[in-house]
Parts: sequence; structure tokens; C-alpha cells
Amino acid sequence: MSINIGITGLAQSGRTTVFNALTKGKADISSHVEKGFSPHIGVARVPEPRLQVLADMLHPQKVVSAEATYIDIGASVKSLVEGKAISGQLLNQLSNADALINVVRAFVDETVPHVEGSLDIARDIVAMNLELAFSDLALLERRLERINVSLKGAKPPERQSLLREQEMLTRVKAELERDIPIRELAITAEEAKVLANYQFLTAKPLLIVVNIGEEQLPRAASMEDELKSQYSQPKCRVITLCGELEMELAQLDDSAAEEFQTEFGLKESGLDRVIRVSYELLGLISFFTIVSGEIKAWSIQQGTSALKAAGKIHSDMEKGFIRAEVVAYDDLLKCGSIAEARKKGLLRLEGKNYIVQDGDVITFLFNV
Ligand SMILES: Nc1nc2c(ncn2[C@@H]2O[C@H](COP(=O)(O)OP(=O)(O)O)[C@@H](O)[C@H]2O)c(=O)[nH]1
Ligand SMILES: [Mg+2]
Repeated sequence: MSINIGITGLAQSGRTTVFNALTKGKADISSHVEKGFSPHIGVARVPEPRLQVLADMLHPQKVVSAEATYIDIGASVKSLVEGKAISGQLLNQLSNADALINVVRAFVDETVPHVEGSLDIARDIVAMNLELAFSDLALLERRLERINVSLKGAKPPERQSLLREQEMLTRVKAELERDIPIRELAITAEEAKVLANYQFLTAKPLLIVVNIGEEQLPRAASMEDELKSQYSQPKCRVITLCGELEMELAQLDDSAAEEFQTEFGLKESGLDRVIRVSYELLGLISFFTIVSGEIKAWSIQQGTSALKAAGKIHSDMEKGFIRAEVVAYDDLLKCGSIAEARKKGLLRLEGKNYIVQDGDVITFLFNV
């Protein structure tokens, strides 16, 4: 299972361009939704420099990166909520995402009309937040109606839990109506669990990608600082990205891309930055496995147990979990091989409750 990121934004903001940059894709930059209503779905390798270092040291037959899936639904969320049959499907895909990217237009181009008639980053961010809230409010209203119906025939224990849910959803609704997204609400862990079932859009971590033009690159850093001071929240980040340039960059081979990056003074590719910030937003870390000549990187939530990490690889590994042999990335680098790490006592035996740390190299032992 890879992480799943949904791309939203106003039409003509550069959603498909950013999608292509992130997935090295060649999706048609035109209104594909109007043509056939199928979203663009693409998979990107998660850049993980430590994977290459391990590969250079251990010479595996195969190196496998973790993956991230991006979905460019190519339609406004509001139109989906109001819309017809196929809309439900697209909205579902967005609801299933782990995080959202909101592409906001900053580039100036007379030949590409702005849907709102003028450039205004702040206005467009507000507009998108309203669309997401609109979708959540529709869902909340439907659920509250259903709770009302269920309450009529409910027996005491069920009644209690319905009332608790009603109280919480009413509170969430009131906050949304005051333009407070669910991700900013102070809620208990128990409430978070109930809310997670609904997959609310404003509950998802949000990355605002401000799509700038090439000529704005010299000002990108100061622009980004200003945007950060306004929009950064624990579950909301903002970055500037030159979508068009990044898309061209994504189509080049590695050495050409490097030259190109230097020429434009880009320290990190857009793909690398977006993934890095998304990982921070989602609290993800990497661990590595080396099995029968294959070295693989995996992404998990910070705080995941060895048992659950094993289950991420295969459900059989979770069911038949015996123990994990763990060596920290830095220790393995110092030793040069797993065998040497074992000799030096740096290979630890851990049980199912061990909390996996970023960079752990793990061999799971399990019964089938
Ligand atoms: N000049 C310029 N044009 C861009 C940039 N990003 C996107 N565009 C253009 O804007 C139009 C809309 O882009 P697209 O990615 O299809 O937007 P979408 O409707 O949000 O998917 C296309 O003609 C793109 O070539 C940019 O950074 N600079
Ligand atoms: Mg598009």
C-alpha cells in the first residue's frame, strides 16, 4: 500500500501540469474530465537517498523504492458534490486520499484565462477551502439526518453512542460553518477515530502548492516565506513550485535534469520537495528490508509497531510474527554488512511491540 495524494484546485491552476511533474507523466494538459470524466492516476517513486547508499554497500540484485500515488481528479469538488453518477466515484477517490494537494495559480499568462478573471492567491485558497468544506457539510448533514432516523427506534446502548456521535458531528458542523477546517479542531483521540470513518476532506493534511511562472523564480523564496507565515499550520503547509518547469524537468534523464536544475538554481526537484513535505505532514518515516537479494524501502506512520510494520509488507508476516532483527541505518553503514553488525552486537532482536524508528533495517522472522 502506497500513500495516496489527491490533487485539487481551480480549473486552469495547473493541476495536471503538477501531476505530470510529480509522476513524470505525460497526461494531456487539457480538460480531460469534460472529455471522458476519468481521473489521472500516477505512481511516483518516493525519493529516499539512504536506499541508494545501502544498495551501493550491499549490492543487491534489485532495489525497490516506496511509492506514492497521485490522483488528479480534474474537476471542482463542488461540482462533484452537486453532480451526477460518476461524480460520486471521483469524490470517493478523493475521500480515500491520505492527503490533499491544492494547486493555486500564481503564474501570469495572458493566453491562459483565469477562471475568476484575475490573479488572487488568497482568494483562490479561500475558494478551495470552501469547496472542501462544502463537501464535508453535505456529508455531515446526510449523516445527521440518518442519526435522527435511527434514534427513533434505538435501544439504550445504541442510543447513547448515537447521541454522542450526534453531539460531536453537530459541533464539527458548527465549526465548519465558521470556516474552521476539521484538521484544525482540537479533538480527542477517540473522536478522531470516529471522524476517520467519514474521510472528511477538510480533515486531511493539506499541501498548498502555489504554481508560479518561470519569471517568478527569483522571488520564489521570499514569496514562500510570506505564504508560510499566513498559511502554515500543523496539518497545512505551503510551497511554491514552478509547475511547467518541473514538468519539463521530469521528462529529462538524470544527468540532463541535474544540469537543468543547476541552470535554474533549483536545489531539489519538485517531486522531491513535494514528497518530503508530504511525509512531514503525514508523519511518515522509512524503514528498509533486505530479503533474497532485494532491498526495499517502506513508508509507515511514525509510532508504528514492528507487528504492524510487518503487516504492511504481508498479512502473513503479521499473523505469524515471531520477532524482528533490527539494525539502525547508521550502525549498518559503520559495519558494512548485516553479518558484521551481528558480530558487533548491533543487530537487535525486537518483539512485536517495538516501535520502528526512521531508517531501521529490519528482517522479520515469521511462521507461515
Ligand atoms: N505560463 C505558464 N503556464 C502554465 C503553468 N502551469 C500551467 N500552465 C498552463 O496553464 C494551462 C492549464 O494547465 P493545466 O495543468 O491543464 O491546469 P488544470 O486545469 O488545473 O489541470 C495549460 O495551458 C498549461 O500549459 C506555468 O507555470 N506557467
Ligand atoms: Mg487538468
